[in-house]
Amino acid sequence: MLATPGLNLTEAAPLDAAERMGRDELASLQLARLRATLERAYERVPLYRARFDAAGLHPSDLGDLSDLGRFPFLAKADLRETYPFGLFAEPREKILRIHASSGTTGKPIVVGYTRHDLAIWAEVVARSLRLAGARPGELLHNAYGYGLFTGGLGIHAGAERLGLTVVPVSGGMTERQVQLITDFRPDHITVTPSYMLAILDEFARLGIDPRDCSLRVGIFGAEPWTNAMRREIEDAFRMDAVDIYGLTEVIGPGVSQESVETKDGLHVWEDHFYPEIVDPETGAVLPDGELGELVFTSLTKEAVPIIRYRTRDLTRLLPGTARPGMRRMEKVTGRSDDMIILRGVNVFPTQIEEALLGCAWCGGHFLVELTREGRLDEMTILAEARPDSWDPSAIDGHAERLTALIKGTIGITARVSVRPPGSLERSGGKARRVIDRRPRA
Ligand code: DLL
Repeated sequence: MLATPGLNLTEAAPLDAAERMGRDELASLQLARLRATLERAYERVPLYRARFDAAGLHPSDLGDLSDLGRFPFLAKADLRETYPFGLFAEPREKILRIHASSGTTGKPIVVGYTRHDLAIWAEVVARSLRLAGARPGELLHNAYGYGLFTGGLGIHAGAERLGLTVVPVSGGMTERQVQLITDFRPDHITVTPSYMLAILDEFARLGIDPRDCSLRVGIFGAEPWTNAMRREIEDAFRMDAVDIYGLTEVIGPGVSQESVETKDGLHVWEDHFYPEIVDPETGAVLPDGELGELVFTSLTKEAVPIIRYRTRDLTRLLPGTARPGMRRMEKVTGRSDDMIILRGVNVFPTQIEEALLGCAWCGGHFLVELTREGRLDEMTILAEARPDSWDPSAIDGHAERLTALIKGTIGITARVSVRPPGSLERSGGKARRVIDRRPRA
């Protein structure tokens, strides 16, 4: 349901041809593009040739789309091992832009874009922003980080392509974010949901009512977030909050986008990115509707073709709604690497976010700490209280009730440490949710 009746969604903003395609037409486009991608990768990238040869496969073995499941996966480690340019299918001179994702350990993952790749990226981001409710002539405050991270520049180019006025603020300097939002009166904001909460705090600190601000749609991504967080942000700002997904390895933001009208998961731009869901353990392809690991194959990328890239993100594929030809992916539950296994129970930070936001006193800033005491793993949730409900005498009661709620809903025993407002570190970009202090095995 729309939180902002002021959105003008009927105004002509013509869809790309692919957005109007039916499933059959899209599938034949995908097959032609997939064949070309496999051939190109085989001809130009030694790693793909070696892998296909080792599997006894040739690009010509692709008869239909389902044959893709016979081809080998590409893993994050493959991108690290070919650092920096080993997967490039074009000479360096044809590469107009480099981006990288830092990851937590080791070498970054490096990708490149030809002129054609940059044009496609801008096109899918423009589509995404339009599906989120943005229309030419409106103003966008872009608070994703500019630099090697794909968020800032990726959104920027797509917004210009759609015909928006872009304010390239980047992340951080929170007081200035609020000042620019107040003075420039943007219609839309693009930012991580966790940093949006930090901006919200700053509104409160400055004594400005966020419900009076001009923002009508927030386009949030780059990290997992829940429907509980959506409600939190929508209520606080009286705006609509929608999800945008993407990753450096595939292109950046704009791989899939949620519609502001349906808010029911993210339409994958399947004419450029072919999704599969696989069993994270066995790698077997799962049917639509089943939860598993998302795998992507690029269909049009020149510089760094990606074939069956294992994202580690967990979700399921569903039929299209707002764009009936394109399948949706459900909101990402989390990454398999972020999954906490506590005494045999699997927990995602998003489940904790959901529980926390169910408590009136907690505003959504939290951190999970894992420690080992004796032979047992312990989880402590550091949860920040909202400024308007901070009451040191209520802490014990809050913690006790939350521990019971988490036991009842998630099935784990967690300690809760209620922290004063503003005490947990803010990131300016992606939030770090888990600190693992357990000794390494
Ligand atoms: O985060 C690209 C991006 C920028 C997406 C701005 C959306 C907005 P990376 O830094 O390579 O790229 O991180 C990609 O972030 O594999 C997911 O685990 C996570 N992620 C991205 N979007 C979402 C989302 C950018 N909407 C990794 N929901 C991905 C959940 C997301 N997780």
